Amino acid sequence: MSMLSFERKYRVRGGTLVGGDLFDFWVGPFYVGFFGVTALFFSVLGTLLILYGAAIGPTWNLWQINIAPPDLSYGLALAPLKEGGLWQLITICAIGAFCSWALRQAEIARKLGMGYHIPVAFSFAIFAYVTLVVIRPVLLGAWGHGFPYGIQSHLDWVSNVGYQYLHFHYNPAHMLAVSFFFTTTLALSLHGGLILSATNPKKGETVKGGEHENTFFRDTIGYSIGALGIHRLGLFLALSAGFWSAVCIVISGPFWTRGWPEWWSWWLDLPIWS
Ligand code: UQ1
Repeated sequence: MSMLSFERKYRVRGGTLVGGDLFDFWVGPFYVGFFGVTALFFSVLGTLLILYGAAIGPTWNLWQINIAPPDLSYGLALAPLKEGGLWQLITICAIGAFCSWALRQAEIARKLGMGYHIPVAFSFAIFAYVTLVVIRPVLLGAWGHGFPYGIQSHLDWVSNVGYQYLHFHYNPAHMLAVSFFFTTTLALSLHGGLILSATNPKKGETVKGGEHENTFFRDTIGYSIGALGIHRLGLFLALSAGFWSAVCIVISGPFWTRGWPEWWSWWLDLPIWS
């Protein structure tokens, strides 16, 4: 079936999660849906609030614009707009927009009769962000523990919070997260290299397929994970990277307040050494 006739068959009403037929239409190539409307609403409002925050701030230097969360003294209360209230509203808009986007992905997948792998995967990224700006601040008792919205300022926040625990690389969940990030790049570079080497040959040479791909890895390491398997592995690695990132920051403060190197004293204290 050509793409165009497939789209003619698919682009019909029905299968929405919310809103029935009301928003069940396309604008040009884009599916709208109820969550398309809410995604647009939250992203436009959030962007305008960021622009307002920049306008009342001291600089238009893109690297230095900063919208900070409220002072720790506000605890978990609402703060005045210019005292971190903007950050709170922008956070609500961001979460509204991200969740709308995930639900729009779910609605499109549902209309197409596909699995929900993409919205599930995206929800891990949302989870990591929400951990930083909601879950951890709530556990610590103040919105001021969220990270500031700015290019330089969020990097300073990461550096400062890292040094607060002396050496973040001793955080076991951080070790897992970093290992998963690196393994993700290894897997994607192997996969990208393999697919291009087989299916994008020089002019005049023949395109190869799955047999060549499998044989390359069987010849190299005695094992091929397979065409479906590599994508399962890739999804697992990438989601694990995001998941352990969220874990590594949420345990820092709420569940461990000293330096991370000290956490390893359980290892030195094992009775087997004496
Ligand atoms: C692999 O075995 C495989 O199956 C043929 C792929 O699919 C196209 C791949 O992309 C990669 C990278 C591998 C090798 C990976 C492992 C874990 C053996």
